[in-house]
Amino acid sequence: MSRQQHPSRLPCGSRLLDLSRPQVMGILNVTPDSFSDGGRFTARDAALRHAEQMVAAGATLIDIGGESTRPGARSVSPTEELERVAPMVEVIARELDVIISVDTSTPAVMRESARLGAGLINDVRSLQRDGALDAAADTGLPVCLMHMRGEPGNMQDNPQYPDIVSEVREFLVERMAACATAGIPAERIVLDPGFGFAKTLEHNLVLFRRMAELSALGRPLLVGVSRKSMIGKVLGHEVGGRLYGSLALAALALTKGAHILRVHDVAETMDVVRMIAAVEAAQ
Ligand code: 9MG
Repeated sequence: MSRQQHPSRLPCGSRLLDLSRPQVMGILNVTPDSFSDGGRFTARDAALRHAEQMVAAGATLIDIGGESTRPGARSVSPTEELERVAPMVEVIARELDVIISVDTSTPAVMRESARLGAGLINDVRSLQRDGALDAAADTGLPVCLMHMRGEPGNMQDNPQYPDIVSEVREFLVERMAACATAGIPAERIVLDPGFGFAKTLEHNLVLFRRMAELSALGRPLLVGVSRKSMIGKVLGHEVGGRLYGSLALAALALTKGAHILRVHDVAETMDVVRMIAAVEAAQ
């Protein structure tokens, strides 16, 4: 199903997300180091400024995460996560005209973020934590379901699949069914292949090449590859040198039907989006 064939608007709390054209989601991590003792106000202020810049550059969503999902990352307590995320949701909801996405698997964070004005739940664990399905259903918000096996701490321990695309498709179909049972209708779901999560480089490349097959599930696709190690492995660049690789994959993802790009470099990605739109609009 192409971008144009999807329902064009996704209600996200008090805002509507226009899915008839590509959307850019800016990444805002509020992980431990940024909120160390004594620096709380400054760190939050800096995060707000960063969000502000991403919105000015064209981001229509800001994804706020308080628990790192990098390979090997340690998990944090729900209280700690809530203390990091809630103040950011509150201040961004008050200050900026943007849809707030919360990158969380924690039911209490979902509920409180929704109360404070979040518009989307982005759960890399696809609502598999205890209580997450009910919490997400109760918020009434749309949910991004992402493919991952295991946990960030162990997901890269020799992942193997007979066919990565079938694996991802079947996983997402199963999670959509679980959502339906919990009262989250398909219309509220966004799907994500989960690049870099429990996948080898080969898995990521094949999945990317065949991404359009996931559009057949009939839901909008969110793609997150910005600065990821699949780019580092192909190009041999450290994280700071992965911008051009990220932009190449952003362009390719759009031609393969992605609806939402989750990125660090919003202004640069917007150039890609605008350039493709200009070509596609030409008669
Ligand atoms: C939180 N997070 C990190 N990478 C991600 C990705 O690829 N997709 C989604 N939905 N969330 C991600």
